[in-house]
Amino acid sequence: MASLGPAFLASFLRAHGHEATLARATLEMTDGAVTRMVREAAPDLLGVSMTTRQWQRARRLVGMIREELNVPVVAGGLHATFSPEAVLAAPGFDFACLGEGEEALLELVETLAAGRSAHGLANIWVRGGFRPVLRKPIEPLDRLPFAARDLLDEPYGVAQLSTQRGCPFPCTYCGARMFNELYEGTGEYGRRRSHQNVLAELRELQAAGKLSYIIFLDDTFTIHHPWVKEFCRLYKQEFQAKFCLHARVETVNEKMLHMLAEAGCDQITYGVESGSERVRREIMHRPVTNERFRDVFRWTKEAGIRVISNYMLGLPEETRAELHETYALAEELDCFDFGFFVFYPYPGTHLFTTCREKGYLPVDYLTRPANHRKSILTLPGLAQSDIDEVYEKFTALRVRRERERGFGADTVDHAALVAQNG
Ligand code: B12
Ligand code: SF4
Repeated sequence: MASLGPAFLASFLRAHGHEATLARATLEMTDGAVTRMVREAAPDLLGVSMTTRQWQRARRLVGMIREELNVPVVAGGLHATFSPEAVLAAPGFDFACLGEGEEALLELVETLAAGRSAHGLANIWVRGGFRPVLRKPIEPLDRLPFAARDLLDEPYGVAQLSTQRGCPFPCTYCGARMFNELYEGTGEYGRRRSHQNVLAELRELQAAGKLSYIIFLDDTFTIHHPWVKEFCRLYKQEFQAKFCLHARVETVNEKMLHMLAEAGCDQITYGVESGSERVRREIMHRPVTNERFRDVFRWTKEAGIRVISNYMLGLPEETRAELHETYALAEELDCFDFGFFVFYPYPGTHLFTTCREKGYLPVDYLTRPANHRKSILTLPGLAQSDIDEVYEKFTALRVRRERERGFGADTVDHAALVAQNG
């Protein structure tokens, strides 16, 4: 999948006369190969983009790289934004960038190139310094150059696009929405590109023969109905490529789903997260009924759009019976495909704070892998075996459904499989 953050940063730096490239540390690469790749690129500044899940590897790799190369290192992305103290405490990291990176990174590059101190730059926390102030969110987003596509891994003309930043919903488990809280008092974080700006990027891709399918990576594509309506109208006049997106069931209706289908939308991913209305309402702050999922999934299928859904298992204060309700709802909803993840409390989120305050989170959590298979928490009402039991039922259901659909090498829809991994 694409690393859009670094691709946005690179195009911004290039637009201001600097050179930037992306070294992708893929899972198959050994530490030695990554170090070699960085050495060969011979950077003046090394930027590391990371989510919490990537933190442990990033920390190890940066430590190794710094033993060989005397290059300043700046970390950015979700983990650096919400765990900056831990990042700066690790050997090899000189700076942590909090929040949006384009303007901050440019200023850092130019400050270092001029041999000046980076203390006092907005968004940039210097090792040993004080927490920085944040600059205002970039407005309008159209001001940003298009992401540097040459750095993205997009085979088969499957383009990954971001049309907005920020999500207004208050989900307690979500890292994305925490940007809104981070920027509170600084400026409105929720912004969207204009239709013309998005269409211009698509035109470029189409002209280069690189547009066979679009994955919209926006957190919730369907937030603003008038924007979506106009987008559908304009898109279908010019483009044939099908596309997929993420939505929340509260943000769509039958009419919109038909409009999206007509424009070319062939797949929507919805977060169901739990089968228990109590868990959604009280723990996740998502007061939506199971009936709404039934209705929206039916409308989506009737419009000719595939439905993908996601579920979470093992939330704090969830009971064993509620875990089973989640499985039962997943079985009933019968989607084209679904993902299921053991809950992990991401730093910065409300549920992270709950888990820490209630003693569910081990103190050394940052030295343990952040995965979605085994719970990192010690929960009073739920044992790991309870979670395992339901996880295994989910696994069996998925295998059964794939067999029923006759998934085989010649029937696999590659784009759908790629998209579902989000
Ligand atoms: C697209 C996406 C994916 C894609 C690609 C991920 C990727 N590497 O980009 C795929 C599908 C692979 C994916 C997978 C997963 N994802 Co995801 N994903 C997203 C999503 C929806 C958009 C990311 C994006 O492109 N944003 C647009 C760009 C422009 O923003 P950005 O990346 O934040 O970058 C900006 C700044 O952070 C900063 N910045 C970033 N890097 C750097 C580096 C430097 C040096 C500097 C200075 C600045 C800087 O500047 C950038 C430009 O302003 C986000 C939600 C979100 N809104 O962020 C979740 C999100 C990042 N994903 C998340 C999760 C949990 C996952 C999964 C674990 C899901 C799962 N259960 O399997 C996996 C594992 C991913 C992994 N390897 O760590 C969480 C991460 C929470 C956390 N603290 O780590 C998020 C926030 C979703 C959420 N609701 O909580 N994901
Ligand atoms: S709707 Fe999705 S992206 Fe928005 S806050 Fe909730 S989980 Fe996060």
